Amino acid sequence: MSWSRALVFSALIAVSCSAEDLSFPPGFKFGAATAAYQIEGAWNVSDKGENIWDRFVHEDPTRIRNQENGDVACDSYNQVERDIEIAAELGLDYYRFSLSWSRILPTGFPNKISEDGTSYYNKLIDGLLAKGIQPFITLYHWDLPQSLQDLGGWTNPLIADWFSDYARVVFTLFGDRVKMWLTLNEPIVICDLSYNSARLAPGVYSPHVGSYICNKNVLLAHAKAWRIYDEEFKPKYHGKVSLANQLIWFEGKTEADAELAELTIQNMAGRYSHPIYSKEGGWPPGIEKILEENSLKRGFPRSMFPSFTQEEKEFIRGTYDFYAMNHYTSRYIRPAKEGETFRIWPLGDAEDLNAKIEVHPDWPTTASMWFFVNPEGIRKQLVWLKENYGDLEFMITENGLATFDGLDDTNRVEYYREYLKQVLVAIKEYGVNVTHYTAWTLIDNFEWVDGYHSKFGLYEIDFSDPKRTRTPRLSAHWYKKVIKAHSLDVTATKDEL
Ligand code: GBH
Repeated sequence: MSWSRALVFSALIAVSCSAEDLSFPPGFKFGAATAAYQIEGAWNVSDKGENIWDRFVHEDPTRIRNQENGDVACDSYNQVERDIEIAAELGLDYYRFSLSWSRILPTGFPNKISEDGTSYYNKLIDGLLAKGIQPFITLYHWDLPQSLQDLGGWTNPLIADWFSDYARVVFTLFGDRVKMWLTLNEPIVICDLSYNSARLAPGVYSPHVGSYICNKNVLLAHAKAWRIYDEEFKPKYHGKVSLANQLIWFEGKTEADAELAELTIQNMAGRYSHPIYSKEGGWPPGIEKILEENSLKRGFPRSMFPSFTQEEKEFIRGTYDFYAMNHYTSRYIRPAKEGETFRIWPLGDAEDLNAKIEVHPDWPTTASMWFFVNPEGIRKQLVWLKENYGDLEFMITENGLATFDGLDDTNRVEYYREYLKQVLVAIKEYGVNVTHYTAWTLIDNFEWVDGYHSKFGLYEIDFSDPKRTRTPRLSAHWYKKVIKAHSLDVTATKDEL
């Protein structure tokens, strides 16, 4: 080889080596997710019991943008075949959906199991399996039976028994066919956001009291359900169980705020992860003391943040088969200035840390007020989790963009591509064992207090059409190709619409 040819040759090698490898590891799985209240509708069919979202939207319709509600939603109760078909069109490896507790147990308790509810979920599970799609079930995505709310809901310590009784029923009914489980979706929303703001069901305002009590109870409920599966079902069914935490990535506004950022992550991710995933168990270091001091400052005679007994600590520690993360967005944090007031999370602040939350002016805004785009956040969060809790199996159980109407959602394709690229960097450069990626969401749906205003769907739904017709967006075409190619090295064009 001539000298000049050798030069050209080595330059070519350099180019091909530095070209990004956009393929996913063998065995990596792709899915999409939904939640019962957001899609099913049929809120009062058959013997279904009322749940806290039914009550919340009916009791005072102005709580929801445009006074919308989930009475019909996507009508998925009646359109289960179409939903399965969509999952198959996309070529999903799995479909993550949640069960409506009060559809299965109309009283909230296992004294009565609904045949109608059972057969609805059997249809969905069997239909998915027939197409080679694994069902991935969330037991609880925020729709508590109203009967249990009337008894105090997540602030009553008996909820650990109520929830685990429900879990046992579900594992018994569906465990022969379902191998992937999440107990709770985003306990930080169930506890912190709900009780500190009353903006979500059950609409109970109990800041820094209800939220703290709930925090401990959700962990005990999760642990109890996990142990029931582990002891009674895992030996014959060999499935995996965890819970899905919502993690916002935090960084200090200036370098001096790095320690505060770490404390913020411990106070948010950590309060719902450390007791389960850390080697030592219990609350994250430093948090109990801060929250006790805050309780005293607020005039309480003792800490309103409950401690764990040694036995409880051991009971909760290690109750996982993988780490499940929902991730959308990032924030900056800085110490509050003298006299500054605090807003409520997530648009708000970290009042317990006397800190203010901000966003970077360069992060693009979205159709949701709380949502700013920062793809690197997902990578940094994954690396943080591995550093803190060890070399676990990680699953991304939600990620996706809020947009407004329209089939041409080029910005959603961009969002998915950039966030997935960062997931690949976490895997390939930082050795994080991420095995599953779940797009939120399969079809446009009821976006809680935002009603039907902001859209997250790979498929668009026409909510003015009684048939709730589902149409693939550009992002659906793109995601389908990613799944097929097992790589981000694909393009989808508007001609496909
Ligand atoms: C997830 O929550 C949920 O699991 C899913 O059901 C939801 O559809 C999806 O993300 C998209 O939002 O109006 O200021 O009170 C993500 C966390 C919790 C962020 C609720 C927005 C309401 C903010 N979300 N929160 S606010």
